[in-house]
Amino acid sequence: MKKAGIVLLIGRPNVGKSTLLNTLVGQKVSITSPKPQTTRFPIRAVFEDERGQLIFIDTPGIFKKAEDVLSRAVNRKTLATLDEEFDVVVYMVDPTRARSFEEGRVLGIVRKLNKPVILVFNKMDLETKHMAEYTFIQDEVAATYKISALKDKHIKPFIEDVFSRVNREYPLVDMTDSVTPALNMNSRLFLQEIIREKVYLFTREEVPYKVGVAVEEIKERDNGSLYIKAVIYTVDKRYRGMLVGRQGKMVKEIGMAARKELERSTNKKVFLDLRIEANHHLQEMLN
Ligand SMILES: Nc1nc2c(ncn2[C@@H]2O[C@H](COP(=O)(O)OP(=O)(O)OP(=O)(O)O)[C@@H](O)[C@H]2O)c(=O)[nH]1
Ligand SMILES: [Mg+2]
Repeated sequence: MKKAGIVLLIGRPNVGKSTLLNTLVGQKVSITSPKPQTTRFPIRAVFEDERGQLIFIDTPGIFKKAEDVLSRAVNRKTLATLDEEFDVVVYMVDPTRARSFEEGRVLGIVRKLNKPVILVFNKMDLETKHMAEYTFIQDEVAATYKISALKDKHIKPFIEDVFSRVNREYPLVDMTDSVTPALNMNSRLFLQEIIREKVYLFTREEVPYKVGVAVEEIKERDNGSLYIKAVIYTVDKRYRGMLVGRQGKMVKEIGMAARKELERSTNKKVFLDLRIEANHHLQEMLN
């Protein structure tokens, strides 16, 4: 008989939580980047096969010290998720990077969750020089798996284990009419996230953390193409300048990469009307 369950994905920033979610559900539902704190709110998506249904909650990585408004808000959202319902915890670790106080903070949180914990060592396709620093965690958890979320390697036994630990009635959500496995993401939000991902990919230092994206208009034209009007907000003029770039080069690059991806995912020709605006009140409302 089919069954279902809710799985919490938790770990430091940049360990590959969102990459795993995308690999599992077979399409991009959560943006990823080499920079920490890419995910800014928990993203829920459904994995479904003949065994049943698993709702995965991809949380933003927990920062050691959340000093700025954005990091504080993001950490708060992750911590609030811990009060919600879930059956299994997937604690993801990146053994290519040294353990730090930040890991200690995540481990402290994981220890208090009264649910079975599956430890997942990710990025096993790379040289995992710091593995020895993390192996002690194996003694505290229900099971350990070594995977590559990016290369889709060794994920089967891990998922089998997750299914063995859940027991909710199937289905948890009716997905028959859903076009996407994502549960808390509409098309506007998805467009905003894709644009924000490109900001993370192309800009440097603190710029990504000073940016929010708003899609103001989505229009399907008669010829089947898609017109999207969006604005990248940033906290002040200095960042605005960096986002525009020399002779508008940066915004052009961000726009082009976003447009290409949107064309691929919608199978439509996309016109992306993108502008940059400085807004002093932004820090409080970054998405
Ligand atoms: N080589 C390799 N890279 C990976 C793997 N998984 C993720 N990455 C890369 O690691 C970086 C971070 O991945 P994300 O999925 O954004 O990490 P995250 O844990 O969601 O990060 P936050 O949202 O910031 O908490 C990206 O550049 C990914 O491509 C993997 O298995 N192998
Ligand atoms: Mg993420």
